[in-house]
Amino acid sequence: MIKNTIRDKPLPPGQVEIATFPRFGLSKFSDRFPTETEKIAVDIEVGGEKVVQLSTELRRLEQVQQVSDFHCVTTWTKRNVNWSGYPFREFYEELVIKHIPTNANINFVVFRCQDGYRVGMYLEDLMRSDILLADKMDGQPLSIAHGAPLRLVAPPHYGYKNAKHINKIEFLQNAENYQPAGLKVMDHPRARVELEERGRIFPGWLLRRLYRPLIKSTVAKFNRALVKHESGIR
Ligand SMILES: Nc1nc2c(c(=O)[nH]1)N[C@H]1C(S)=C(S)[C@@H](COP(=O)(O)O)O[C@H]1N2
Ligand SMILES: [Mo]
Repeated sequence: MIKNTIRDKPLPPGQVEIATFPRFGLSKFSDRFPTETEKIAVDIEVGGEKVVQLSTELRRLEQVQQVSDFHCVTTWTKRNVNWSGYPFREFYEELVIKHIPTNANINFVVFRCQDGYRVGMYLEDLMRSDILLADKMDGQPLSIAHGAPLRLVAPPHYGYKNAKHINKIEFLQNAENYQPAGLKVMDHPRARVELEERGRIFPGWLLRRLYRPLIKSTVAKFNRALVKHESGIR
């Protein structure tokens, strides 16, 4: 088991630490929940679609335990979250590359999620050792609140790149046809926290002020929906 600990950095610009780690996201996804627990699809442009079994193929990769901070674009930060999972890079090299035709030039990755959420990242940004496909938090299988069965953990990038409930990963030659789940202006192609790349057009300092007042009601909405969902499935 590899251990990564990334800590004791000052908070990035515009972020405020909070004590709890809320279930969060785009409001329209608050009442949509995952049902699939065993498979994800890997879809390669010009290479076709494969299924990856989580319990056999993915869990055979080298496991990483990582403690890292989680930064939502709306300005809340939860420090020292304890994840465990598999480096995205390892997943790519062990389970994906062999299916990519040699003449293809893959450079963009889109994550599609069981709740309908969708977000894209450059392949290059996914190659760092702290970018994980995580299946555990605090040593337990991921909860529905935090992304079961599998989510991306990308600490250098805002929370909205950290796709939960992944059910398909698309490997594309360019981002031309990519549509994020939210408004395109809200989705910076890289969304690096250190550089305050909160969105595409408006500056970070402005988006801070627009987003911050939405935190409380969004947390409440996501929490209500989860309580309702859990009372229904019990
Ligand atoms: N499937 C899915 N993934 C998602 C979202 C979502 O609504 N659906 N929201 C994103 C946003 S904006 C944030 S801040 C984080 C929140 O993760 P958490 O619920 O574990 O706190 O998930 C990200 N990934
Ligand atoms: Mo977020």
